[in-house]
Amino acid sequence: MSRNVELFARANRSIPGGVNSPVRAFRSVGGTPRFVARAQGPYFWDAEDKRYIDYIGSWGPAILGHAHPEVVRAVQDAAVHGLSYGAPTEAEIEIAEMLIERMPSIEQIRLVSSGTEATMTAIRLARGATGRNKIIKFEGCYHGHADSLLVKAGSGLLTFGNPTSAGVPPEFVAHTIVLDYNDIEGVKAAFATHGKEIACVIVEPIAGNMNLIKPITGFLETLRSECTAHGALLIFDEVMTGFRVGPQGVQGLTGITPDITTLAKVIGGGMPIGAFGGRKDIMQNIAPLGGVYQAGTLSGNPVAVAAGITTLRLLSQPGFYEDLAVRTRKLADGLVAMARAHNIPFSADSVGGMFGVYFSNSVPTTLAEVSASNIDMFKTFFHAMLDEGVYFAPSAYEAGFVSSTHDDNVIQATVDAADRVFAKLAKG
Ligand code: KE4
Repeated sequence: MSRNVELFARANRSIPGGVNSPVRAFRSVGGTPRFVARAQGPYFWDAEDKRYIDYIGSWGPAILGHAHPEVVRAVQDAAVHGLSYGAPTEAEIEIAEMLIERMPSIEQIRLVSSGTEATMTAIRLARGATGRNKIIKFEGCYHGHADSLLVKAGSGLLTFGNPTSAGVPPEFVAHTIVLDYNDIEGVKAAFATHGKEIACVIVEPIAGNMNLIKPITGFLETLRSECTAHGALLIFDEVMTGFRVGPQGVQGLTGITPDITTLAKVIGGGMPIGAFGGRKDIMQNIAPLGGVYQAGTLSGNPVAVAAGITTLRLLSQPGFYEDLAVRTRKLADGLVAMARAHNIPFSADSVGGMFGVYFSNSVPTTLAEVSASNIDMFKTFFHAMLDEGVYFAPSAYEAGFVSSTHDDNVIQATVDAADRVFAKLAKG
């Protein structure tokens, strides 16, 4: 029996599904998850010491590659002075100032320990600040596992075909309006009907949890104008896109300014961290200043903050994002070229350091189009690439991530592997 199989059987005895987050379980693609033993740069080695080129990168945080020496050193230097204090530190001010400097829509920011905490609190803040209850989210977008957001959500829920979670009382989601991503008319109609009851719209400004789906022209602009017209708050959930698609997230790419932004993943460099921030007048509603309560034992954890500060500093190097976008686009274009050479219906897209692959002839702009792609062929592709030592997301509904350590040789090795895999797929 392989070591991964052995570990998975053992894990299933003590952990539900053998994993601490569902999408890791390979349930939608089948087979046995690879248990990571160590990682370095663009690679990880599994429990059988097999090396993989990693395009998950911890679902976004590993933008500098795994175990970047300066980030590891920052963690070590912080840890020797204590792991957590439950009291304020200067480093928390430093990372707050760095994030405010980099995200123009953020005037004040509060750190938490995950993306879920960030979005959960952003919703509560919007409701508290407006005195309204209804929220708008979009089918296929995933904002973490807070109750009122687990409705027609993306990521693992979509992957396993249960987009609305069990255990959430109908009353908890009675105020959640779910619309179709990129449905401009649907947004206008919802505001026409519920305008004054809507506390906020929460959106992945570039979606990454129903695979990579970009906003069509006018979609984000409509969210902004409708929120402004009706006194609702616009929340950009940039947990995945923040410092991933560019130095200022999607708001930097589009010039569209949300009222609240949520962040996580990259800003912690792989350590547990999240954040929500926005206009100062909105943030004044947060305890201890205002009536919207939020707290966290490990919020602003000194070791996580040290990793985040070093990561953000390294991301500020001139040309970092331009180079990352070129590498990622080279991967996407290379995969398409290989698929075309073997007449496989396939497309790919990228924004900054994130990408999507689709077994359809054109790049989808809606969840329905992703669902209509050849999911079965994706599963075959996933496992064949895994056999080639290339690790893509184990779901047709997830985006992929490139780091600054995925150099030309790594990208070319991936494209060459895809050539061999597409040739096999073409033979049927
Ligand atoms: P966390 O609570 O997992 O830190 O963040 C939740 C979250 C919020 N918003 C967006 C846009 C996100 O993408 C996420 C989490 N992303 C998934 C990847 N699809 C995390 C992977 C997992 O659930 O294991």
